[in-house]
Order: sequence, then C-alpha cells, then structure tokens
Amino acid sequence: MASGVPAARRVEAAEPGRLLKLKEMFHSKFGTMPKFYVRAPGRVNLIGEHIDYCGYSVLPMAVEQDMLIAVEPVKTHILQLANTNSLYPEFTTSANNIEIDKTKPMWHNYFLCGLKGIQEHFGLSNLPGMNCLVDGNIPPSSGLSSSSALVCCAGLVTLTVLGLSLSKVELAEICAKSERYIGTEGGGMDQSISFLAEEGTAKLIEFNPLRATDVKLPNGAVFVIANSCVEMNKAATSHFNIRVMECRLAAKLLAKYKCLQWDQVMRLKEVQDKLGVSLEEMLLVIEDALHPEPYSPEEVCRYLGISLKELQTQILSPTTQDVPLFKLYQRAKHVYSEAARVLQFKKICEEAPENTVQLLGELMNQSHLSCRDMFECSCPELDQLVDICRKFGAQGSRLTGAGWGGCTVSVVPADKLSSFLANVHEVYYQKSNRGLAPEKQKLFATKPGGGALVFFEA
Ligand code: ADP
Ligand code: NG1
Repeated sequence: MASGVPAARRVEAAEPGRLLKLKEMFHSKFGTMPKFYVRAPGRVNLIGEHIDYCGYSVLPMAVEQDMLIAVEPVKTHILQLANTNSLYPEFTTSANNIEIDKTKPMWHNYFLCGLKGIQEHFGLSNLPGMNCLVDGNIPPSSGLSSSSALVCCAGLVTLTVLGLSLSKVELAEICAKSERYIGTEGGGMDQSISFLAEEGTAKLIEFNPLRATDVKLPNGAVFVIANSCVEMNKAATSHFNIRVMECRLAAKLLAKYKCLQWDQVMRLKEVQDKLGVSLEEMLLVIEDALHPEPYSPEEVCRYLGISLKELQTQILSPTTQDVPLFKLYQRAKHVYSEAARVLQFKKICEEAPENTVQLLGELMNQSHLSCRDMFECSCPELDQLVDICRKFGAQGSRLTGAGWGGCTVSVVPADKLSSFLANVHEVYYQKSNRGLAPEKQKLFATKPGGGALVFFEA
C-alpha cells in the first residue's frame, strides 16, 4: 500500500451519488466491478505564479474538484482507459509499451505520464494491465491543474495496482518529473499540492528539498474562483515553455554578469543563493545587468560566448528553438518580485493584523499587474474579470495558474460574498453567453481541500 497516502476510506464516505454512477458506468463498459478508486484534487494558487520552475516557493491550496478513477487490475498486460465524459475517447494499449506522443496532448497521454513515472522509478519492465474509468470535474485548461490531477491520480493508481509504497513527497516528485513527458517544462507546484494538501489549510510549498508548511488563511475572508471561460492548453502552445526558457536565460545572463559559473545555473533562485543576497537586492542587480529591450538569440550567444547551435541544443527546449526574441529583464523582475510577495503573504497570514484581508488583497493585485505587464501571461478576458471582481467587492484579484486564459482568484470579505457572486455573475457571465457552464466550473467560493486518496470497497 502507498504509505503516506491515506487509504481504505469507505467508498460510501464521499460523494455517494458520483461513486454510484461511476460504478454503474464501469460495469457497463468493462462488465466487472472496480476494485478500488483513487482521487487527486486540482488546486488554486493564491500567490506565486510562474516561479516554481525558477526554484521559488508558491502558496496554493487544493480545491474540492478532482480527478476520480475507478480501477480493476487485470491479469493481461492490457491497459484500457475510458472516461465518463464523451469528449475524451477511449484508449487501449499494451502496458509494456508505453509511448507518449508529445506532438498531440491527448488526454490519455497525461495518464501515461503518471504510469511511466512509477514504472521508471521502480525500474519495471513489465506492468500489470488494468481497466480504468476516469471521471474529472476540474475545469480543463483553466489554471486549476486538471492535467496534474490526472497525472497524480494515474501515478497513485499504478502504485496501488503494483502493491508498492512511496511517501507523498516521493509521489509528488515523481509525478512532477513525469508530467514533463507531455512536453511542458513545468515546476512542481501542482503535483506537490495534489498529494500534500490537507483540509482547512493552504500550503507554502518549498522546493529542493520539497516540503509543505501550513498557512492559515484569515477568517472573515473567502477565496472565490471565477473562470474567464477562455481555455489555454499548455502543451498545445509554446507560451509556457518560452517563459521557462526566458527565465533560464535570464538566470544565465545574471550569473555571467556576476562572474558566477553561468553554465551550471538553470534557475533564477540559484543566482540569488550563490550571491547570498535578498530578493530586493536581486531586483537591483537586474537593473545593472539586463536591459528592457528584448534580446535576440544572437545577443544572448554573444554575451555568453557560445554558438547559436550550443544555445539551441544545450540550453533551449525543443519547442523554443526558433523564438526570435527573449524578454529577460521583464521576466526576471516578475520572478524576484513575485517570490517576495509569496513570503509577505505568508507573513501577513501568520501575524494576522487587523487589516489582513486588505493587505493580502494588495499583494494579489500587485501579482496580477506583474503577471500582466512583466510576465505577459494574462489576456483581455482575465484583465476584464479581475476588474469586475475588484469593482464588486474583492479586496484583491489575480489570474491563477499558467494564465493566457483560465481562472482568477479573488479575496472577498465574507459579508460581501453573496452580493459579489450575484454581481460578477450578472456582469461577466449573464450578459454574455458565458452563463451556461455549471456553477462549480465557473464562479464559486472555495476553501482548502484535502489531498490525493485511495478508496477501497467497504
Ligand atoms: P490545466 O491548467 O487544467 O492543467 P492543461 O491545458 O495543462 O490545463 O491540461 C488540460 C488537459 O488535461 C486537457 O486537455 C485533457 O487532456 C486533460 N484533462 C482535463 N480534464 C480531464 C478529464 N476530465 N478527463 C480526461 N482528461 C482531462
Ligand atoms: P497550470 O495552472 O496547471 O497550467 C502551470 C504549471 C505550474 C506553474 C503554473 C504557473 C505544470 C504542470 N504546471 O500550472 O508548475 O508553473 O503553471 O504558476 O506545468
């Protein structure tokens, strides 16, 4: 059994209606009954955007929406995947021949990422077969980590079928690494919170080594998620990987400027650690070392003393080889200032001054501005939604997750919640044809939920 991951909770304990439907559908698809179930939650990141892959801490919490998989191990080596949502076609493969097609991020590839992560970790050449029925209710491509929830769920399914055990931290690290098989160069925030989340508390997630610390959110405020209804699939576009590469190049140029061994530096946090200075001081280093005008690949090469070929093969990822310009000054400014905001957010939650909600709101507003102007990962709909949320009572509002679409998260005083929801609903959703999606996919208050779980039949 997967030690560290709570198991053996009775199936009846959670969402009986959903489980019953899943069981019935499993039976009609596979002609048998599931032997166990795994759930892994999505998350909302309260602050700390696009900094996990730079080595910096982030501050997410799990949401109640999750991926739920009903599983039956089988004696053949055949893996059969079905989905309760007909948008996601069935998929069958030999469990001993896992191939992940990076060119098309089909849904089953996320499952295969989780499976492959466990397979590689234990060095297994033969995997048992299984029948799986997936039921997810996290709005997809909306910044709430539906993809990672699927990868984590599949990792835990595979581990459970194998009868092996791992800690939650090991599982999170394996799944963070294996989700990169889909082609995105993400950090580890989503997989970490999916495993390490605990009901009732947000978490500060720190990396190298991975650890999670409780952050108690203020009473009297509610965090509300609003979906811009613009979907953005990270793996189908290169926006995300370009940002990862811009941060990597900025780290290398800053390291070179400070006469550090730049070729060994990959992340902006490593530059700060090697210099032993504060985040505020790093913001001053940027002013001296980088210019606001975008850098051409040739200029980067001249500065680092390498050839274009070396830049492409040794530093850039396959999908970012032909990027004509890199904005290094802006990206580094966002990362160091956002990393500082995460620490301030945690400190305010701990000290809980009288104006806590206002202070947290201000940090969230600053974060959105930095995402919009420095990191350029917002979009007109997100900016409009953030403005509407602030207008109707949010103390702060920002995009959450990768951006370029997806959701906002707002901090709203509890006594303003119902008027806030009614007004945002009317102005952003009802006045357009965005009103059709179910509430839990669109506009809803959320509180910190629990992490991944295995359920067995009672
Ligand atoms: P997110 O920000 O939600 O992680 P991504 O664009 O990275 O967004 O991943 C979304 C992808 O995850 C979808 O295109 C789909 O392949 C997969 N996915 C999301 N929800 C489901 C689901 N219910 N069933 C199967 N696959 C899903
Ligand atoms: P989402 O919101 O799931 O697309 C992505 C990355 C995170 C993090 C955020 C931005 C993956 C799996 N997830 O999240 O690691 O970098 O963007 O803060 O790559």
